[in-house]
Amino acid sequence: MAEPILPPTRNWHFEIDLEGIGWLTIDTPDAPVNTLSRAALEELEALVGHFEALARDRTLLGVVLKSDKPGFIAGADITEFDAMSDPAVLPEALRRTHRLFDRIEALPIPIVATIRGACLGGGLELALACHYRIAVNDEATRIGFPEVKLGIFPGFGGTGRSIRQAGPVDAMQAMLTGRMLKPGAARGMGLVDKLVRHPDQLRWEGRKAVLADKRSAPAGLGKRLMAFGPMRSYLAKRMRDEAKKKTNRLHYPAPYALIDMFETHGGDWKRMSAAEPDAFVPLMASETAANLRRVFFLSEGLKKQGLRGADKPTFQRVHVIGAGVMGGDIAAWCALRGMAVTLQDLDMARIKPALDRAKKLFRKRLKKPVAVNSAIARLEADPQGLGLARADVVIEAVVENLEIKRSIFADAIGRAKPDAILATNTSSIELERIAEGLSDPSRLIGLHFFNPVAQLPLVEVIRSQFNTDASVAKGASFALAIGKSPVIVKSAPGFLVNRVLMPYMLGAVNRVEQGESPELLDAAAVAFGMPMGPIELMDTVGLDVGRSVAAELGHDVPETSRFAKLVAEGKLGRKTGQGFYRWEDGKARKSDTPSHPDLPALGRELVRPLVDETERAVAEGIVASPEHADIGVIFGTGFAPFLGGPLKARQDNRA
Ligand code: 3H9
Repeated sequence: MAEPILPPTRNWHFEIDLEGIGWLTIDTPDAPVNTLSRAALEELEALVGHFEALARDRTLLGVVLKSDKPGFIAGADITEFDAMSDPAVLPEALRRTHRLFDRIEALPIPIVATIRGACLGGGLELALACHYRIAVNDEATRIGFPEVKLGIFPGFGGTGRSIRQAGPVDAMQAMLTGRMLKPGAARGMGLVDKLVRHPDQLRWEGRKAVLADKRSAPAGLGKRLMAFGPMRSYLAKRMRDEAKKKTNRLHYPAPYALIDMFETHGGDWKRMSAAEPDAFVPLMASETAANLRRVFFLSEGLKKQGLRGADKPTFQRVHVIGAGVMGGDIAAWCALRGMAVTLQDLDMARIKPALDRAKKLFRKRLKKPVAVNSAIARLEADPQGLGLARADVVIEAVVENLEIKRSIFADAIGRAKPDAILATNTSSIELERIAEGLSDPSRLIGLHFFNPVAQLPLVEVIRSQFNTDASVAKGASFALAIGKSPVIVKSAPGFLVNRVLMPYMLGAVNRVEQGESPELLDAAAVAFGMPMGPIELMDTVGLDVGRSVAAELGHDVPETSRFAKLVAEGKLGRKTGQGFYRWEDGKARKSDTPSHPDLPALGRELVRPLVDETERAVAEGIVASPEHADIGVIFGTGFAPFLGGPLKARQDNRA
């Protein structure tokens, strides 16, 4: 029998059992995940004071830190970050948490963190201040430092403590990528000490760890070597070179600031942690961090478009019609994400290449042979279309031909389950035109995926005038179920993403027609913050595809233009080895970029048509809100997340 020794606070509950083991439960009220809000940290301070006293008079043998929610702790409370960013308040707030975590670590009794679900950011930093960490080895448990994605780095002492436990190479890698680690990987690195199979075992193992006074060992000398002397400078240089390949210091300063801090202080974990607040404050107060927080909340908001609670549908079987690049890759993605998928095309010869590509994807993403084999088993070639009748979702991705699509859905609507989603991946035919011939046109929605499917997080859920809120919400639920971010878009030419991309790409193509250098234009767009320049993007998409989308959207491409000539000559870009650039091994061969006095300003000029078009799309009610437009364009085009989206950038006078 456990007795509550201290009255519960808003966020914590503490009791001591008859063996003298303290059970400290975090339960952030009214929230689906636990966070370390300022209040939660203050309450924890008071509790730690009690632990110190109880440890002194030996009433308390040790403490097991646990969560009764599905997740452990998702980090500091991001909703408080705007208010916390005040440089007059933040340094002391950080130092106070440092002192608190140091006191936890200095307790003479063992404090054991028992981890299930998300253990992220500040949650991991708290776990690292405990003496021993036990985690459930399941799919739900994820451990990591996602701070860089918010434009900051760990600020509660986690930079030093992770280096102490995992050594500098692994710890810095985890902090610089923000990757969520599986429990096995976290254990391998030394961030976790023990794994259990099931959440029910945490209590028993936590108790055992306290009774055995378990203490985690820091990383061994071999792992720590890279933190010393010239090795550290070498490692810092390597990490900086790596970072430069992915990000620009001006746009995303956090990784660089972390590397600088490591280079100066990384030989001594305590100094590294102590240096955090000074480097952290300017990052947290930056426009980049504020915009990345916005992107986080907008992306979270997209989850609300799906059906929730009791209405939340489950999806198990997907039937994809059309095994071309899009259909094949959609099928592969669904199988990767655990769905049983049947892939239909006219014959096996057409399906086989898609299955081969799928295997490559599974091997790359899943690695473990058992997981790869079960994904392969989940994806079935189905030339007869037998899977359609059993599917929860039917996705058509055949050639852009109205009659073919109509006949596919006329057949599907008679054979599919009455509650199955019927969706087309069309990017150019109005949804209403495909739907209008059907016995129930309200059943057809659009699910518009982007190429490459495995890399782009967005799915446009297309709504026709016949659809109900429930049918599009169900489509959004499906997108969420396969790990994609849905944006609901009204059926209109180009939907959202192609519509805003086209004037941007064509604007740049026009400048090339007038003699400007593709290399310069591309470099300018990247300097502005785009992931790829518009000419390289056109080559990547394919000039034939670009031209036909341009025509659908009413953009004129004169026959005499270089663009039209390249298409006529079959120089279609990356896929043919020649477009505006020559392509070798999947890379554009570029000449030296001509000099330009202000590349970002030129980039801004190039991006202007994209921003204008996004404004028009919002004005026409293509998406539900400007916020949905911002996040849709970021996820669909890679538009500079540090600017918070095209409309936010314009509002801030940055685009
Ligand atoms: C940090 O810790 C920095 C420190 O080092 C130093 C600080 C000074 N705060 O996504 P879900 C909300 S930085 C506030 O549906 P899931 C989320 O917005 C922090 N709110 O659940 C949503 O709200 P709503 C580092 C948060 O199961 C709700 O919780 N941590 C936070 O699909 C449910 O979320 C991160 O960056 C938070 N920390 O995924 C983790 N986390 O219902 C960010 C979540 O009103 N979080 N919410 O829309 C995640 O990645 C996912 O939410 C998580 C759960 C994987 C945890």
